[in-house]
Amino acid sequence: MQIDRKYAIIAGIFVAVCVAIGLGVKFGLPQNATSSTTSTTSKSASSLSVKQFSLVLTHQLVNLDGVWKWMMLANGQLDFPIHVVTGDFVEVEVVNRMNVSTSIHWHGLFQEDTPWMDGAAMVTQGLIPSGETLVYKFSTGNQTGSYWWHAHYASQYVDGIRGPFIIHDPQDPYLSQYDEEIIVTLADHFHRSSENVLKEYLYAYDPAPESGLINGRGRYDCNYTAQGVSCIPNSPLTVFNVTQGKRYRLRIINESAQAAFTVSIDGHNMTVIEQDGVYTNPTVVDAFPIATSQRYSVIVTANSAIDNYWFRATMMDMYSPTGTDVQNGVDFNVKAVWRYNGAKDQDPTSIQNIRTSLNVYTLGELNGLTASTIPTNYNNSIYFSFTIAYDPITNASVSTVTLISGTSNFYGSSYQMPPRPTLQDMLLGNPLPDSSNVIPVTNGWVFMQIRNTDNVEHVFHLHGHTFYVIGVGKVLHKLTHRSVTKVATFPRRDAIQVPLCTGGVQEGMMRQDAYLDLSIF
Ligand SMILES: [Cu+2]
Repeated sequence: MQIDRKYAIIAGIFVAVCVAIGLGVKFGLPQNATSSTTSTTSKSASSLSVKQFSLVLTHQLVNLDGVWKWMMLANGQLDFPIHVVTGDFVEVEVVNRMNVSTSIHWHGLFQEDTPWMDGAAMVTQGLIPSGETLVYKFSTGNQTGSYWWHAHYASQYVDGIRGPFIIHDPQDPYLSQYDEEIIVTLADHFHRSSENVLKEYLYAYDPAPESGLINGRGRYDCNYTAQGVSCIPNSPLTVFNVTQGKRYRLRIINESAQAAFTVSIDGHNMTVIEQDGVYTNPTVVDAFPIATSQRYSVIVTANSAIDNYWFRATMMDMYSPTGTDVQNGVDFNVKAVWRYNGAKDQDPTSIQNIRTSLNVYTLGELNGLTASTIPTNYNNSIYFSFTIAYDPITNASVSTVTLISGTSNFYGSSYQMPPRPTLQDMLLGNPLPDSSNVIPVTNGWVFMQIRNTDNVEHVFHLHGHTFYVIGVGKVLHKLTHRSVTKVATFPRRDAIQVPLCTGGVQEGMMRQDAYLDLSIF
């Protein structure tokens, strides 16, 4: 059967819709469960080749912040890292030794020739049953930068099935500007299972985590633990050991279910050079916000006095909408230690001083499209809005999506997982279930406008593509093509926060690059 590049686009859009619908609006959490010290790695390997990895998934009892939790881990640890080089062909054997089914998604990877390897359960593939193994095979193409892999079935990644996926770039334009690399993962951590967290989200309120993790380490206040629950006080924090004078490329990945963070290091500024696998104009800031599933690379020069400094990932409070504080013991001031070699083995006493913070809507792509080079005519236009609404049938709050696209109109669809993968149904020409929305697009540019009509910020992520962020603002009852941001070059990325408030609007545009014939046997 012949298919073309269109199907990848369609699958991409469909998945984006799923993401907006609740399952994916929740994006999940951590790292190395065995060591409180994170070591640095050398910059890049080389050679074009097939790289093979194995992810053996098991249930494990771990203690990340003082309290024990049954988690789902790969190879016995949180954040098992996958390192490859641009152009590598990748084979990952996923061995499911858990008592539940699963699937694995490679967040940010285009899967240009292999959309069925994207890993979205019941969208691009069926489930990997308990006891079974699936080998994912795909090319990294010409992609570079910081990505992550995670379970894409139910809310499993929140319970631990996740990790960095780094594509090292021998042609990195910033290669001469740093000496070493450090991976930093951020996550919200829940003592209860993600299944219960999801129920709270659907049936009650935005569920607050018990702690935040940096590279899999957090510190829970044991005074808040319930009677009979064991808790180890002063759980060790992650320590970044650095050498004075050295320049570090930090790859920061937000693996949270829902949490957004503001990242800063006391006594240091940072130069942003990458967002979601796309090189950016070098931008010096004291702090930057990072929404769930996003990635940034920053260069930090260890040029302060030999001492200990707080590395901060301050969790944005989206859990106390009425102004009352969350009472579960969570500390929104998530921290790690940035320790110079030669400094004492003790907690920092440094203070935060943020003068400049990153504007994510204007962080342009390095050598990217400008106002005069970005197209203003589109081959396709897609408008949709999403909100959280009460569903009388399931008695739950569901994310609903309204699509207004050409002649197709879907109003208030909430997502039900279909009995067969949507990609399969599409290729076989089967009728699709009501909530499986497929938007046909033609070759060329696609304009999308995404409206957040909910009262909290949501993240929009597109599988298989990056998009240009060309406008952000608030518009009511008006669907127009507009470019509202003033930028040197437009941002390009695969996940973006759509601002809260009724009428928050995110405009994005993506490009379908080439026509491609594929065969399925
Ligand atoms: Cu993704």
